[in-house]
Amino acid sequence: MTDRRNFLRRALAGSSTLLLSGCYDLSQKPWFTGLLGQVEHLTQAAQHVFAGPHALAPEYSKQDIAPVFRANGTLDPGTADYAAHVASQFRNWRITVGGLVSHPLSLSMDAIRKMPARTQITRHDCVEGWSCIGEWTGAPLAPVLAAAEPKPNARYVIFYCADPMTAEGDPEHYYYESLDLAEAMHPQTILAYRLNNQDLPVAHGAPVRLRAERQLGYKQPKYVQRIELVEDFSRIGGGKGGYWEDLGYTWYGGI
Ligand SMILES: Nc1nc2c(c(=O)[nH]1)N[C@H]1C(S)=C(S)[C@@H](COP(=O)(O)O)O[C@H]1N2
Ligand SMILES: [Mo]
Repeated sequence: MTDRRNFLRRALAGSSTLLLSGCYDLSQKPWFTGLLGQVEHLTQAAQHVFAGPHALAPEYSKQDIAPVFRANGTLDPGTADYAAHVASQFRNWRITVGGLVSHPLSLSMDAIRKMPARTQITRHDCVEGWSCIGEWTGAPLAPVLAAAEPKPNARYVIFYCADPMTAEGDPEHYYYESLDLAEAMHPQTILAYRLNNQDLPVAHGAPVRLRAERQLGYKQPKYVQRIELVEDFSRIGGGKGGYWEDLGYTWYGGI
């Protein structure tokens, strides 16, 4: 228990100078001590995050990067709203953080780019049977969530995307995903705005997509606009925690 607790402290401290500068003393926050308490009741996902030799997803070297990173799922959201964002170089794109938080946030891309960044070369695994190694740069999600101050009952983080999936009979059905708080706070979980040292292309989720490196491809939402902390996701979408989950994929998408 003590080792895990220290690991989490180190992981969080390493992920942000905001944390290092002591602006957020996580150990004083009820939601954080709650999270530590939950470590005793680990889900399968949290096991990967906190325990054992595979606490971090493997990271690779520059030579391993695929010459072309394959794109999958939505390649362009195709809405008038999104086209306007492309035309203005995403100047007005924001990510809001709300739900069970004490300090709701609305972050511009500028603000996200100014946060401490992390770069990681990782392997993306899609359940359709392909993998690709790429270099992702982005803002770690942990300090963003810390700044929003999750309430003690917050357990999951929902990511809402800008691409409609045009499900039959449901014109308002957009891609969405969710992670538990532990996976969301993992040091390799970032709001990524660069791929292979270039601004994120539209096909890969411009201007910003989530990378949660212990997770399968469908758990990496592109075109993220809204983040919501919730106690459970039974009343969101089809109730299973994600677009693909609602269609039968398992919610736990750990590798
Ligand atoms: N918004 C959104 N996010 C998404 C998808 C999508 O269709 N829409 N597809 C998912 C799937 S199944 C995979 S494999 C990856 C593909 O990411 P890539 O296009 O950058 O390779 O994005 C995931 N995130
Ligand atoms: Mo996928």
